[in-house]
Amino acid sequence: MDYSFKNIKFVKSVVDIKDKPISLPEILFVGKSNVGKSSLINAICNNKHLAYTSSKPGMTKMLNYFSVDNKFYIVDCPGYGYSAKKDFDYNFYGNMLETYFKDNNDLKLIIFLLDSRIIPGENDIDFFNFLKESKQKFVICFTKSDKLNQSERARIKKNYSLAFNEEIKEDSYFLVSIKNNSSLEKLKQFILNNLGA
Ligand SMILES: Nc1nc2c(ncn2[C@@H]2O[C@H](COP(=O)(O)OP(=O)(O)OP(=O)(O)O)[C@@H](O)[C@H]2O)c(=O)[nH]1
Ligand SMILES: [Mg+2]
Repeated sequence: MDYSFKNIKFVKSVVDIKDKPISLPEILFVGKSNVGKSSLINAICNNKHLAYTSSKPGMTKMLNYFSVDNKFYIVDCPGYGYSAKKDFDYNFYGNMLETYFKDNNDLKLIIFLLDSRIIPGENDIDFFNFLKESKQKFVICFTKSDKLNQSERARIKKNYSLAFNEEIKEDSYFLVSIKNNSSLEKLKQFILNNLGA
């Protein structure tokens, strides 16, 4: 395929799906606050200044659309599970994302991020169930793999099955770090392969 991930532009921030930019395939990045959504987007786009990141949770506050090679959008999303903004969580995930999922034929793939060092929590489980019910295609992306020690690395799949009550299928997840290029390349390729579905 003829996409290069080279020509990447911020297009628009929206809170209401009715205001989204012209129709192109969309790849949505979701997950808990601080899991690394915006950083991962910057890393695969090779531009540290594209999406705002922060060491504190709650940085991203709207759906931010980035166009890639004028062919598709990467959409950065606010995180859930940041306790200081419970009302925000409720409104956003209860209303906005639901509408976004339901009425959005352009959504091709959801990248669902989980911190590779941590057992997924209640919010992750809720969101996982929401994703499954939505029938949208999603893939798990375990983040911050550079921070793993050996025993943490060995526990990733066990943590997953403890939380979600099912074994993780091989080829249904990625383990990534913004510092590991080959992990980023694999994710990029997967995104490109899923634009038409
Ligand atoms: N070591 C390491 N740190 C990472 C990685 N990815 C993200 N981080 C750090 O994690 C913190 C949170 O990153 P963000 O990208 O802002 O997280 P987010 O999921 O967009 O957070 P919200 O917008 O608040 O929902 C920042 O301090 C990043 O530098 C990674 O692969 N390795
Ligand atoms: Mg963010």
